[in-house]
Amino acid sequence: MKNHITLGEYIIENQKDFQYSSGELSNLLSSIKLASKVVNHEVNKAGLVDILGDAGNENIQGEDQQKLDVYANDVFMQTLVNRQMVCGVASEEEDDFVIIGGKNQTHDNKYVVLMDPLDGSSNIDVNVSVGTIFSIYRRISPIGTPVVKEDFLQPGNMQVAAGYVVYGTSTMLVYTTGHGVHGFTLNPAIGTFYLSHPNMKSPKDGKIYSINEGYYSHFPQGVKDYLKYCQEEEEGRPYSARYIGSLVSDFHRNLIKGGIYIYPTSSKAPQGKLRLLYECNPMAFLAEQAGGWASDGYKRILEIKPSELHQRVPLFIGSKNMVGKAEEFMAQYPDDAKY
Ligand code: P6P
Repeated sequence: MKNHITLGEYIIENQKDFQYSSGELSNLLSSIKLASKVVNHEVNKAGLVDILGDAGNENIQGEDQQKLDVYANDVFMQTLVNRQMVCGVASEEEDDFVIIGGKNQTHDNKYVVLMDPLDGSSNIDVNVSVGTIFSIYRRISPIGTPVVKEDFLQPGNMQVAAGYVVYGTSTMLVYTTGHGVHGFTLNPAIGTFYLSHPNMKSPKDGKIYSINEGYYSHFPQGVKDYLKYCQEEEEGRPYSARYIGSLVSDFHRNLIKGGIYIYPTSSKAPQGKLRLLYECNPMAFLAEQAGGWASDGYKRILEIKPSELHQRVPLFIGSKNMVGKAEEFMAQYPDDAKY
């Protein structure tokens, strides 16, 4: 595409923004770019080859692993290992974190990656868009030693980069290194990502709310009160309900148009459903970098100190004023802050 910078060129051009990076973070982001192209190729032909349906086993979440889940996990894992950039990886599809010793098992790589390799996988068989979510930290344990759990249990405000790939009507990679949010669209004809959405900004307000209202009767009262507010005939309301069932897709639409996505606690999901480390934290980093907000209804997502690799938290994320209004309703029920 004429005069559009490619993702590779953009990463190199902005390498100076990466604190203490001597090119490793650039190389790491490029490996994620490569893996996303490989996964995109399979997602786009999923209906044509026997890669749909259940892989026949469950992941630690007790969810049936779809073949594309497993495939995407393997592709990202392999690419990260090959590029010798990371000392460890945690994934929704792996029970525990994976130690990556690197060349001659010297454990001298600086970064850890946490990822949901294929979010929204329940949509795979019905041709609805899915996504990959990734989060990158510098290790805190000594270089030259095997990575340890504490390297993965850092609060979200310590992320050095985060992003997602949305495999939709077009495939986009959206990421931040703490210097704004930038979106790149894949030109499938030549397999190159081009900068299509520089410096993405979340509208402060919006008219879209995304939540699975099927669980309404199980929601905390603050969520029920907020939904009633969204549905009232007043001041530019009622809002529109839009829920794809794929966090990456709902988040991406709301980032562009304005809106709020909520996955609260419920009797079905007492801690909420979304995982703090590789879903909520990366999306919260992106939301804040775009001028939006993300909380658990009470406290900022990026300040939650993780305790477990696969821990879940409630998520209220999107346009800053919409999340703020939802938090006003939640604040009337302080007991619900504990989950
Ligand atoms: P429910 C997909 O499994 C996911 O993690 C998110 O991408 C999505 O928003 C949510 O769960 C859908 O969950 O309970 O509404 O089907």
